[in-house]
Amino acid sequence: MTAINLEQHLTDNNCDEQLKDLIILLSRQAPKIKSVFAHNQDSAGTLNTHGDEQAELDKVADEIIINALRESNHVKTIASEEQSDIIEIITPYEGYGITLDPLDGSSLISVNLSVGTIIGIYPNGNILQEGKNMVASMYILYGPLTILVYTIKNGVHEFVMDENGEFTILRENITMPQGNIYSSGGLKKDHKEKHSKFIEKLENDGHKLRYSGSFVADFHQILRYGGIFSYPSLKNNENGKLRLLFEANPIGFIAKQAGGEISTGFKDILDIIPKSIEDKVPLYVGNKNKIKNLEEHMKKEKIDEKDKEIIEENHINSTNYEVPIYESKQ
Ligand code: AHM
Ligand code: MG
Repeated sequence: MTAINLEQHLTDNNCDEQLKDLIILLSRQAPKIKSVFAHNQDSAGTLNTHGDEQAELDKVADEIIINALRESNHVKTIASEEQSDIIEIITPYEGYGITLDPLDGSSLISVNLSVGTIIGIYPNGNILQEGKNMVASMYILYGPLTILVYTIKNGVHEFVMDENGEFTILRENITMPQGNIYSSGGLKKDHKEKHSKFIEKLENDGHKLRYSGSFVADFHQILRYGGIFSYPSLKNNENGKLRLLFEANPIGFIAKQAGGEISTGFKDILDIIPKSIEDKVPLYVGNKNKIKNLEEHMKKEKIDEKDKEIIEENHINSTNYEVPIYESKQ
């Protein structure tokens, strides 16, 4: 029996035709990106708008995907981590809004560790809305295998790329187990006390550290083995490092479809209304119970006034946020 391919899977899951075309189009960029890895190993010598050093491959992957999306009739707006502005496309249709991290974890290209493409798909060409409104999200992970993980709110499914660039099913309806892996980004000296204490609890509970420096690869491990990934608020960087639109939302959408959760430590990240494409957010993603424990821990721990202001500021636009009641320690 031949393995089911991506197109068939989308059809079997009653995917809207335009969305199906778009996901197939995006999947077809994966072999093109993979094929240029060997010849684009250097730094591009430029910085993106977030101040990150760009790799040659960041730029090449960005160009490949944006060019493909421009040819699609189904896309109205594109925001890419490698572009300073939202790209508007004239289309006769309503068109989707796309967020794109063309090559997440690109500092690992030159050491041959796994990196990936992260994509969020929004309705009505509007990417500046809550992540929970997405119609689909997906990532492509370039490792020993090239795999594609997607959801159209129909559970989470994983496909593997063959030698012809075709994706066939590897795992269907993935659910995130409890697990015992943890990842904690940022320098330890910059971690705030509440975060450090949470990590200490995880370690004392028998959790094992696994952190590569590629969010998409680190998350994929959490998706399959369970546990919790974090890139927290830092003493010198209140909103951490990861970007709401390009990294947090698409991964969070997949995590939730797999039965996991994503949180700032205080609330669901997918409830945040973005203010700009550059927004960053403190991020915890993983097993539902662990995220619940984390949020309880954050509420219980003493919090200083500065933190409280930041938390309230972060949620000023949120629809259903309740300011937590902080217990003071004697
Ligand atoms: P990038 O999209 O420019 O590659 O940056 C994001 C990456 C994430 O993949 C990863 O979780 C994080 O940066 C690693 O940062 P650090 O080097 O501070 O550990
Ligand atoms: Mg990234």
